[in-house]
Amino acid sequence: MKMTFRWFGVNDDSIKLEQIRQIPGITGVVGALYDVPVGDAWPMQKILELKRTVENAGLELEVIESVNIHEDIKLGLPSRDKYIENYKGSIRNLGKAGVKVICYNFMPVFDWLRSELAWKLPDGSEVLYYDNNIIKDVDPIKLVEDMATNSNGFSLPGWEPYRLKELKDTFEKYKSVDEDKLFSNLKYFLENIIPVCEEVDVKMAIHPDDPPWSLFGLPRIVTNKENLERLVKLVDSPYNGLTLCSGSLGSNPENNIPELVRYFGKMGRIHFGHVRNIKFVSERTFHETSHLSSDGSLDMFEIMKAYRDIDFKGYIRPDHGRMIWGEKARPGYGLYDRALGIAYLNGIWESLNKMA
Ligand code: DNO
Repeated sequence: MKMTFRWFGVNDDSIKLEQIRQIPGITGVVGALYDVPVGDAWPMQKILELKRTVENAGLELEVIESVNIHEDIKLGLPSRDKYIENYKGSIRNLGKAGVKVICYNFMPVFDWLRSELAWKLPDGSEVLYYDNNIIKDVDPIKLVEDMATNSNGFSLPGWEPYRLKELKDTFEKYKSVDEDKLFSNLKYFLENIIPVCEEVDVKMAIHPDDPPWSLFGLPRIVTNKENLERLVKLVDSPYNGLTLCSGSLGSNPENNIPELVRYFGKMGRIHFGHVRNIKFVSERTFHETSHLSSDGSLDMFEIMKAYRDIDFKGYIRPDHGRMIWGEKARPGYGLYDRALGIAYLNGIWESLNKMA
C-alpha cells in the first residue's frame, strides 16, 4: 500500500507540498491539471511542470485525479470521437511522465453532491452533509449555484463554474440516456482507450457515483457490486479498474465495503482506495465524520483488514476530512483532519502487519 494525499496545485490549494511531505508515511500526492478544459488533451509540458514541482518537494506523482470525461462521451454524441482521441493523448503523456493510475468518473452532469458543505458536529468541527429530503425537492441549477458560492473561495472538484452555464441544455440531452445507454457509452469509451493504457502501462480507476443512486432523474451506474461487476467486464483487462471509495459506495448500507475490497481486489481490479467514514442519519441521509470507526457507521479496521488480506499494493488516500482547528480550506479537503486520518489508517495498517 502506498499512502497518498490529494493536492490541488500551487494556485488552488491552501495546503503546501512542504506540509504534506511532513505527514508520516506519505509517499506522494494525487494531483491534476485544473486549468486544462475538460475534453482537451493534457499538454506534456504542463504535466512535466507539475511533476517537477511535486518531486522537488520530495513526493511522487503517480496518481492523477481526475482526467475528467467530456459530457459528449457520456452522452454518446458523434463528437465523442474527437474527445476520446484527446483523452488518449492525455493517457500517453501521463504514461511518459511516470503516472501509473488515472482516476476518473462517469457521472452525468454532476460529480459528487451534498446539501451542505459546513454542517456543525457537536464538537464544533464542520463536515459535508447529504440530506435526501432537501435534494429531492431542490432545483439542481440553484443547488449548483449555491455550491459554487459557498466553498470558502475555492472551486469544488467537478463543479467548474464554466460548466454551470450549459447545465440546462445538458439536462435536456440526458432525457434520451438511460442506464443501459450510459453503460454502452462507457463501454465504447473503454474499448477505445484501454489498448492505449495497456501500451503505456497506465491503469484506469473509475470512481463510484457519490452518492450511489440516481439524482434529478439522471442515470447513475457506478453504484453497487452488481454494476461494478458489469463494469469490469465491459473490457476484460486489468487496466480497466476501480477507485474503491468507501464513503461513496458506503452511503448505501447495502454495499458491504470490506466484501467489495476482497472481491474486486482478488480480481486485481482495485488500483486506488479512497478511505473515509460517514454516519447514517436516516434512509439516504448521512453526514461525513472523522476517519475513526467509532465516529461513523463504517468499520475502518475491517476495511483496512480487507486491503491487507488481498495484499494490496496500490495507492490509498484518506478522503474528505472535517474542518477543524479553525482551518480555512476547500470543504472536505483541509490538512489537519486528513493528516489525522492518515495517522490513524497507518496505525491500523501497522497493527495488521504485525498481527499477520
Ligand atoms: C470528491 C471526489 C470526487 C472524485 C471524482 C473522480 O471529493 O472524491 O470529486 O475526485 O469523482 O473523478
